[in-house]
Amino acid sequence: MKITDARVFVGGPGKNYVTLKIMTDQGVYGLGDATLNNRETLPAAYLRDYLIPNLIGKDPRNSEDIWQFFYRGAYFRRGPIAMAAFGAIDMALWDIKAKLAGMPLYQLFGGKSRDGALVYAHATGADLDDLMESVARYVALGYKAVRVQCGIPGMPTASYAVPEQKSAGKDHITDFSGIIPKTEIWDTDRYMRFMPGALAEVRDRFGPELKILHDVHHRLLPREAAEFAKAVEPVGLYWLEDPTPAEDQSALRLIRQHATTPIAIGEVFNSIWDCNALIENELIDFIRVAVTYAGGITHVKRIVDLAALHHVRTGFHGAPSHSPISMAAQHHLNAWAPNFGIQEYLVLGTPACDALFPSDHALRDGLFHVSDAPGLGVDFDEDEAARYEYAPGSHPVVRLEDGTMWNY
Ligand code: GCO
Ligand code: MG
Repeated sequence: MKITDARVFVGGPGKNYVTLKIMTDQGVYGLGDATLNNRETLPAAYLRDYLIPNLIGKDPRNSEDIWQFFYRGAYFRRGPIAMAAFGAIDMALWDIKAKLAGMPLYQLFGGKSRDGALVYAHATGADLDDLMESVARYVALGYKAVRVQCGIPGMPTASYAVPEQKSAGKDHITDFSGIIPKTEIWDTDRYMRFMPGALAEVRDRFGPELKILHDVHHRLLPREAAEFAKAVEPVGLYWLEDPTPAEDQSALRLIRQHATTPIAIGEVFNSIWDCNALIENELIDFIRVAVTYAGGITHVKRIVDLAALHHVRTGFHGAPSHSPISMAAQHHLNAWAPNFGIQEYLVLGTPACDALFPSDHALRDGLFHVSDAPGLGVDFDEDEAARYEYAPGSHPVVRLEDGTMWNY
């Protein structure tokens, strides 16, 4: 069996999804997602210029050897661009393998460990009242877990994932459009004074059952993060995410020494070497890698298995920048993983997105039910894809009030 061709498509409704389609001489094809948010053309170029020419003629069933060929062959290893490109190839090869087997992908990992996988949605508000309405809406929809972000009184601009104006009952998705980034202003003191109390109010209002998550988005210094994690202990958070930038992994030890709040980290990691020390030293509770940015199913499954040895559960990244293809890869891992925790899941289900990526995967009552179709269970409509063009975007940048650059 041989790979005969592979093509890359960039575009989608409101997002520049990077979709890889690998064709074989047996008519079976596989799909992969290489969408690196706001830098989408880079993995697309890596695929087109270097990786696809090396794929043609290879046996698509040898997904491990193909992964090793690209990873070891690159010489300059790791990094989000390369790992997203390898990841897309890897997903497509697993899709082909499972289609050849006539099985949904999770069967190749060891079958299902659960009927439905817990997901969390994003509630957010310009202020606390607005946030409460947003949480109430998700609870009414059946979500059992909600991430909460809130505008901070006195903060000169909205912060990460928070709308400028009251959200008026609508979902808020960060607008990344334009090549010149917007600027957010950040003040740690205001955040530290306000946010623990806001989280406590959400707990009081919604009771003990709701799983409450919060994302600091890398904004605190290690000591501040330890203070914050301790201050929110009575809230009983499901997790506190990215309390500090994770390049300095010793910061996680400081947080652990002071608080029992569960810590989730890893959405910016792209290799097992970014998280093995955190996992082996049991300094985190959830690993947040994404199948897209971390080298596909082959590599992420290794991370999941390592994490299982150390009581670390999965909480894969599921921002709207991931296409339904990599989300499907994660849903199959979630159906299987003995150490599954939760999945971030923003309902992309617009008619335009469903038309581009048809599938039978379904969310019911806050649980995700993976499709039993062979392979990843997602298709890709090339006629629909032809309607979309690449539109560059940027993450906002963050500055302190005096102009100093900070972490988005
Ligand atoms: C999350 C993330 C995202 C990132 C985004 C950057 O937890 O979902 O923090 O919102 O900001 O993926 O591209
Ligand atoms: Mg995050």
